[in-house]
Amino acid sequence: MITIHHLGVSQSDRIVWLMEELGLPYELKWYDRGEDFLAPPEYRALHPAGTAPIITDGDLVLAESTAIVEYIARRHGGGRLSVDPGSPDYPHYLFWMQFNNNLQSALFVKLAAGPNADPDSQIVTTARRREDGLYRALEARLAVSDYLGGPDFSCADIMSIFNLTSLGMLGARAIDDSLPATKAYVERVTARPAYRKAMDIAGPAAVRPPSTAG
Ligand SMILES: N[C@@H](CCC(=O)N[C@@H](CS)C(=O)NCC(=O)O)C(=O)O
Repeated sequence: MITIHHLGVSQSDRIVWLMEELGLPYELKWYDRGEDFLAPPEYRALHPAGTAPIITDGDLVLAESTAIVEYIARRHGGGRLSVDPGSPDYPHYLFWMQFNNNLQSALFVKLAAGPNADPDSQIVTTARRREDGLYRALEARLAVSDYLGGPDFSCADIMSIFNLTSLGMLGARAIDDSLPATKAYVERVTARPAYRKAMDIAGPAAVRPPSTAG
């Protein structure tokens, strides 16, 4: 059985969501962040990357949610929620599977530059252009497609929602009326029963049950 090593208030909640969507069994181990808000030593000991999510599946220890989500969908989900290479939507699926990391890279550059950075500096300009471009791409995609990976809900949506909901706490752009297709998409996807259940179990407001300590 897959064990999800969940770091409290983190994007590892998307793996719980994936398992609930697929109806697969899993064990949840919960780790609290340290006082520095980073992963604690016992979490970092699981995998050299030390970032959440991490799963274990038998002897396999896997980090990086893009890899984990595709691995579970293909190896354990019979390909459900993935998009087949023969589909016309496959290139879109691949692109949107990377949205999470691409947007977070731009956001972290902005955070590192700090609030007093020269807005015309090369690094701030680079981050702003990338971030603006990604939101424009998102809005354009959702104006023509109900879901990022095509007409059906897929892992690309599971990969992307954290950026449009929880990442706001780190200063990500609010999804408001300036992004109407994206706003409607977030409302549609976050209404899914599996999403609601997963957020109750492991979302930002969830409380660790004592039995899940990692
Ligand atoms: N690209 C990685 C990003 C993982 C990531 O940055 N996770 C954060 C939590 S949202 C983390 O591990 N933070 C704690 C730390 O860096 O110590 C993925 O999607 O798995």
